[in-house]
Amino acid sequence: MKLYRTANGPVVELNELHYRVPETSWDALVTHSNLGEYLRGVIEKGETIENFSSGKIEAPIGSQEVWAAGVTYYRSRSARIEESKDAGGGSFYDRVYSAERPELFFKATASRVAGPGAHVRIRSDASWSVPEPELTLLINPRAEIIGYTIGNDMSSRDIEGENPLYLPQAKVYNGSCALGPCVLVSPEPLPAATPIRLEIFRSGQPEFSGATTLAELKRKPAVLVEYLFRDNSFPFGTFLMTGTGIVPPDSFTLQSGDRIQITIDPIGTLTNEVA
Ligand code: DO4
Ligand code: MG
Repeated sequence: MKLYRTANGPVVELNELHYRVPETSWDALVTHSNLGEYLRGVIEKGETIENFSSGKIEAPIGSQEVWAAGVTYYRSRSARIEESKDAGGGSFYDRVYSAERPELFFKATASRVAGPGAHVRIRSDASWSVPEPELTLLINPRAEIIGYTIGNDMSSRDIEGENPLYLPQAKVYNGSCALGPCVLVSPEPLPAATPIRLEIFRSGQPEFSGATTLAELKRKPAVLVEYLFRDNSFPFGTFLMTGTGIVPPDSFTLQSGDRIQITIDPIGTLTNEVA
């Protein structure tokens, strides 16, 4: 089941049929005692809607925070060591990749999140910016993973490379995050073979493409959730981005007008343009 947040309220999709969800509060859905069962009940009533328009899809977020895990793929570890080597930060990234405790950081509030088709942003004081395509967990207040969406952890590599203590500035700014297009509602983990693909187009032409799979993700989502919820509560639930395994070559930086497409097959494709 796919759950969309639209300008006309939540919509659930199964087998390409769309059903209006009577509960219109996104926060009430995320905190529901059994979201899957509730949505199956909506579908069983059989009241489909015609003319579901992808143009009306919004970011699947209400009062939830967005958190992120870092250096969860070997490719990210290598990229971070390289970008911070002049600042002497490299050994931190190597150590966190192997440590028991993961790197977790605050990423965004809803006002900083772009939905499908909306603009993401690069910082005006950054010179090296990249998208980070990440499987993103939706977790309810009881620390249960209730679904999966696609996230883009927009990042300023020159700023995080200059000093690891600049990470919040490299990661948190207006338009620094995109989520969508829907939440795949499922209590089951996604298969390890699930591919994540990133494509970047400049003036309509392919500029970069890359792919990885969840088999490359070093840490189990459930373990990341367990650390995030230690001494930390989320009354409206939270999103947790699970890290990037795709890093464009060091010569690449995003430009205004670039189109970023991230595909995780069971969820869909998240498309955003750089403002
Ligand atoms: O440590 C810096 C952040 C790394 C990150 O965002 C990632 O690996 O996805
Ligand atoms: Mg990231």
